Amino acid sequence: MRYPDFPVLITQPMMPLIQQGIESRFPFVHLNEQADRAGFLAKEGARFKGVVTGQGAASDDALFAALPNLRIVSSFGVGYDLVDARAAKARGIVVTNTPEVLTDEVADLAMGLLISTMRRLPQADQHVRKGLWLKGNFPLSDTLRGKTMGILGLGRIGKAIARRAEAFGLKLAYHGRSQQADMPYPYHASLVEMAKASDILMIIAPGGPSTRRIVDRAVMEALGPEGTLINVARGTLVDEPVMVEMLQSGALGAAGLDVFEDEPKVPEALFALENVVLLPHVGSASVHTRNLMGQLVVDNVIALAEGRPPLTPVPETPWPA
Ligand code: A2R
Repeated sequence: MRYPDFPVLITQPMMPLIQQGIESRFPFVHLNEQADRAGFLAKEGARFKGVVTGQGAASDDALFAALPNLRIVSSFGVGYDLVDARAAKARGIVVTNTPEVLTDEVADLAMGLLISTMRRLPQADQHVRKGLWLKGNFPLSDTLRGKTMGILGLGRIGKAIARRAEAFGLKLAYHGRSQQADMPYPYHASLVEMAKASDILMIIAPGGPSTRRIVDRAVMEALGPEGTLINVARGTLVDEPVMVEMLQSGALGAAGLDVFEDEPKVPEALFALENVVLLPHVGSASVHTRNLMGQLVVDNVIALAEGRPPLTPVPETPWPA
């Protein structure tokens, strides 16, 4: 099917499955290819009914104001902290994301990163590759045995991590804005108190203003020199300069980081540290899962174009409105 009456604005380069899915069905324009973005929007903005976007470009109220007939912002990824969903709601625009289809993939990666960090798998791999094993055994590592993991954000992904962590024999606790019924794990209303009671802090809550740098010096001091911080959410949740300083001094034991405040720029001070494992934001990045996410981005736009409800509206823009 083609939808000639539903032009779509693509705000950033997207994966081929999305670009082909949109370009083969909808009139489209790549906003990032416009030399005069403001001039283009002023002249052509009223045409567009859909926006397709991701973590590379902000969709704010100024953009929505330039697109008076916009119906949907279809965003790639479960986190949509760069989309101003409240502003969208005020203008009657639905925002969609790609939840659920990535939950298990991110949870797998979180556990892999945790084990890599505590058992120092990348460093052990280097020990073999560099021929150091011939000179001596790899030093003994930290362990998951007997440890407690505090989860910041016991949502869909947080719960999938918790299920895996239980199988690994970890004790669990969680922090969020409210206690959840039917959850067997201890709830901490205070993040600092949870960090004090935990050996591992697993961060998997959304980014955005409400969580900006909530993992601050006090939280990391509570986790302490024997503690391990794992972040598979957004870099903005952690006070990154303080974290780097504390990892350098040993005031914080170790960190496994899949996300950073100013990606793809990573503080270079981390490169020299032995007590960190660094990943390039690959939580959901398998071919299988990224294809499911990409298809959901396309299917949400198709749903609106066909007059059907969006498949995965975010909570700020419920459907029906
Ligand atoms: O606060 P609650 O009880 O609604 O729990 C949610 C928690 N959360 C927060 N925790 C502390 N302070 C906050 N300001 C705050 N806001 C939200 O994060 C909930 O347990 C969790 C989010 O869960 P879901 O909405 O189910 O998201 P999902 O699919 O697990 O993905 C989490 C994040 C994404 O936003 C991406 O940034 C990242 O994973 O890849």
